[in-house]
Amino acid sequence: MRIQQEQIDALNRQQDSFHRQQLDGLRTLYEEKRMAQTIQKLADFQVALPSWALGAGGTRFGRFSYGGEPGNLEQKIEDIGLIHQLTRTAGAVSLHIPWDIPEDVAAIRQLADELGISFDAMNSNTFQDQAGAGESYRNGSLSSVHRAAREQAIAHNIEVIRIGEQLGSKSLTVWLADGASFPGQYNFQTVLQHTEDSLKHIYSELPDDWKLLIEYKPYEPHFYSTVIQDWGTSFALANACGEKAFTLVDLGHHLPNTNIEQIVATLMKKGKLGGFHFNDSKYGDDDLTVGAIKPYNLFLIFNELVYGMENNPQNPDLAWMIDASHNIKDPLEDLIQSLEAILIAYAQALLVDRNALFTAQQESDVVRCQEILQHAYRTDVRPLLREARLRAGGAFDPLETYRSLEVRKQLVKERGSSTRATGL
Ligand code: PSV
Ligand code: MN
Ligand code: MN
Repeated sequence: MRIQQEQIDALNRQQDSFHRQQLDGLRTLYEEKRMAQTIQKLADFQVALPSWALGAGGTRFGRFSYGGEPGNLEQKIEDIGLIHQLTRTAGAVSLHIPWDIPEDVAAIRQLADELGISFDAMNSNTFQDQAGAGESYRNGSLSSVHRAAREQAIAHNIEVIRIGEQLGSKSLTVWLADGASFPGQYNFQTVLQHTEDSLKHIYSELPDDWKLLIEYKPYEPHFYSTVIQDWGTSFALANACGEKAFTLVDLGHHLPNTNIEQIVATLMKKGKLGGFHFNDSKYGDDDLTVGAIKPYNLFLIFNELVYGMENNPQNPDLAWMIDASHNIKDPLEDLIQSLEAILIAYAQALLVDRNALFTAQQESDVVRCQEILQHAYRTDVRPLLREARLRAGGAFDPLETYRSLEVRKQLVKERGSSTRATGL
């Protein structure tokens, strides 16, 4: 299905005077110049949607189909196109191979082009055995003590790079499930060395203008140790590979109460933060809607991201992606909510008065420091988001527009009620 621009515009017009009033209200708090810069930055900000988040997710206990789910890659890209049309923020897709191997690369590129969607980081998959594969990843992939398993995993990653090249992608994200569930199961140093050697091999096949993004995660699917368990391990591996290798931070991949914003600051100072996976969590890698549980934390993380983007030219542009999916919401509504939460935190961070914060820090005025951050955090920045969207032709309220236009009903009509998207 395609939404007509006129449908969006007609709904937007109904909100016109309310929107103007709200925006004027913000002008009493912030200078015009800062408002304009913030709106422009919001308009430029694009977050990739993962090809595996468009169908209903599941847990290991069950999965409840949502109806109208995309049955192939074309339909997934069409869904991202719908979200992008409404939000103007989802102008990229991140593919997981082999879940979403494009059969006709030219046709997929053309469709994505038409919808204004580019191909962000490619994701390899060495955490599941594929039908007909010679080797099993039961005992690990890039870290395995079995040479043949390592070679198969390396070859797979190189194949993912080749597919990505055809699509115009510029980075490969590697997340390894490799780990041990029992003490003594493997030798820590041996598996780390294998991982480093395997990553170096993959890195040597990376085109010059590509990046290798190395994700870390403390536990799950293994519960005693994970080979790339934390940012330090990822950072060390990225350094061992070379200047095109970076650490990727996934918000759900930390033990409770980890100071993620400090990790962000350290990596950006070292020029080694390459990508970001957004989600939210209460307990572990819960993959809940961004901002659903800890929005202040998200703001503090964005505060460091903004500082880094403004002060660390040694750090490259980041690959942003939503890595959330679960089993009870309409996946498209869930993604719209996540995008909104990301932009809210970003806008609030952009509004932090950095000069005042610097002065307060120099004066060790702890109370003032907190006030400055919380003044920005407590600002309702949604008028700025709306203004950025409206200027780009998006919806005043993407979620309400999605509902008013009965997009899901239409998708169920077109695709049926028992479709099943590939993914987890
Ligand atoms: C692993 O938990 C992860 O966050 C990685 O990014 C994977 O690629 C993704 O989820 C999907 O399994
Ligand atoms: Mn992730
Ligand atoms: Mn994860």
